[in-house]
Amino acid sequence: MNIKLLQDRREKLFKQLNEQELFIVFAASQPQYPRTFLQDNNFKYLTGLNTPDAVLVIKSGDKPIFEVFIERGIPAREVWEGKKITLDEAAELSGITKVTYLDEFADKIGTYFASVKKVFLNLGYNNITKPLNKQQVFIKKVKDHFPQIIVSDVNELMTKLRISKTKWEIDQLQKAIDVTGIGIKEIIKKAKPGMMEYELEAILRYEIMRKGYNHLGFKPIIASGVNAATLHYDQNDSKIGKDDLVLLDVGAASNSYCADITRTFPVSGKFTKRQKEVYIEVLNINKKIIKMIKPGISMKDLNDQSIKLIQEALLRLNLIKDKKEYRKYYMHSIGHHLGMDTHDLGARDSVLQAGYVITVEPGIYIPEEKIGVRIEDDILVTKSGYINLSEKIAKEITALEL
Ligand SMILES: [Mn+2]
Repeated sequence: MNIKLLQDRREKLFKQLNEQELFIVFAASQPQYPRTFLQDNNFKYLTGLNTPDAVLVIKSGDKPIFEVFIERGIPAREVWEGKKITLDEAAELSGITKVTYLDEFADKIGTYFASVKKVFLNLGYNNITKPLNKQQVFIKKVKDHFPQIIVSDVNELMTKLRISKTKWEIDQLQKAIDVTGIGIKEIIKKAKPGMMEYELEAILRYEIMRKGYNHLGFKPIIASGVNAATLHYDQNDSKIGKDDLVLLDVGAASNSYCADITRTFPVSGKFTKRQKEVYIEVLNINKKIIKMIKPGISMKDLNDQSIKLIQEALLRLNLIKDKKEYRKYYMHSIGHHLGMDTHDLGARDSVLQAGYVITVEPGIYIPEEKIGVRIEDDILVTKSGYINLSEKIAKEITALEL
């Protein structure tokens, strides 16, 4: 990653800090093998480092501190886990000149806390019945020693940075979206009745990985027939019936930036009359909501309008008699912010500004008819309106029928 880009991000973060404030982000921990390591996105956003168990510390004041603590490599462990990065390497990759081994963290952080009123920390969230995560354990100790300290979550500050995408970030999203589109196209071409859903997942992974993208943004949803009515179905282990619709909710990642695309197609190559009726309703809503996108409009406006359009569609489809019953066939909201997290930082009711990237994903789910349709595009808000970053991924009926 470009050092200048990382420095800009840290500078913007620093400017949000008031006097006597400390900002701490813990990197993700190395999981037990064979589970794979996935970096904390706030840590990666600010340091570019992919090393586990490190800590970034930023302190406000006349003598600002930008410091990153990393693990010291232990040869006997490196035989198993590979070489740890050195102090010099961490400095070079992140552009942070002050790099220290974690052995010194407790001492140093103690002296920093002595002159601080408020600390921002990536607390994370886990259910109250679960064991505390390492940040929660850390802050508990800090509070024992410095009970006057106010604690806030880093996302209070990170949202302001991450919600608006720079050109480099938009380029990453576009690459992820384009390669996802290649995977979707291959799936639609090769899918046949009787195949297992995971065979389609294999096609997707093959196409994405051979193009040089070694991970997906999330576990793909490949849902045929009634499975498509389960919103986060990801077992992908059913046999695809001959007249099934198949719903693909998938996305590659480029430098941690995730695509999030949904397409629904008939495995036989031909929609049934009923499937087509439902599909056209969802497609029209997808297009109408996308056309509304411009700076100043809020996610809530989009959501309210999508509910109104879904209600009308469900009445036309004879699925409901009263508008209030729409939740039976449409249970989620119209979209979310998109970035390093598939559901990226940004409020559900935020007012759109140029540089935001959001998804638009209306759907209608009718389990009693084994039909689930969702069509999801990734949209960049621009000064004059929007750009549909997933425009090239086919969604017209004529393109989905063989
Ligand atoms: Mn989505």
